[in-house]
Amino acid sequence: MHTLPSLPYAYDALEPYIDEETMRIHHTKHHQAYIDKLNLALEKHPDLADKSVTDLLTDFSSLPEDIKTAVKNHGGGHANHSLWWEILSVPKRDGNLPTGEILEAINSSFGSFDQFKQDFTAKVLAVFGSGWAWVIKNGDKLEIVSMPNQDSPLMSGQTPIFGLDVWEHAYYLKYQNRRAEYVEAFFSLINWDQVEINLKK
Ligand code: MN3
Repeated sequence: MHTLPSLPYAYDALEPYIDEETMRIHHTKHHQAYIDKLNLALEKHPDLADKSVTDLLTDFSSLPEDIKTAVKNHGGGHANHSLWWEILSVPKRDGNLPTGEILEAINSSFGSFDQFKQDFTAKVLAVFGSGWAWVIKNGDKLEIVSMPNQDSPLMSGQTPIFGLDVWEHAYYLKYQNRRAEYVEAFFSLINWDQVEINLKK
């Protein structure tokens, strides 16, 4: 059985950038629903019961046909949100900029952090409908990609380092149609220490 991971901070810890109500609904309702529906779908396949959601998505092409849509939508939702909570952190007083290896990777892939932020923001603003913008590892470079719905980069053999949930449920209560403000807020919350850990995996 897949279970809801607890948040590494309180529901109100990301205020004022992401409000408490959004965090609470997002975690206890949306993420929980992906897990419930994934578990329900897996009931028919006891042989897959011990597989992690990462393994299910990585081995997507070998899954039985009747379960692929459920794993893609709900397994993807579970994996994406599990990563998402971890790459957010309590806002720091003195700004939030990457350092060390992750900064080097950003500089060598995009030229500068400012250029990266500009490219990432443009990618987020271009997401049509529900989806995510991801930063993935491609060899020793980083790349920005967007994916629809809950499609996980793991399904196509890509390693997500971090990403932004661009479903309206992630920001609409506070930001409504002001998606650019939501992206700006996200940059105050990125847990660069965790992103560096993901980079080294
Ligand atoms: Mn979401």
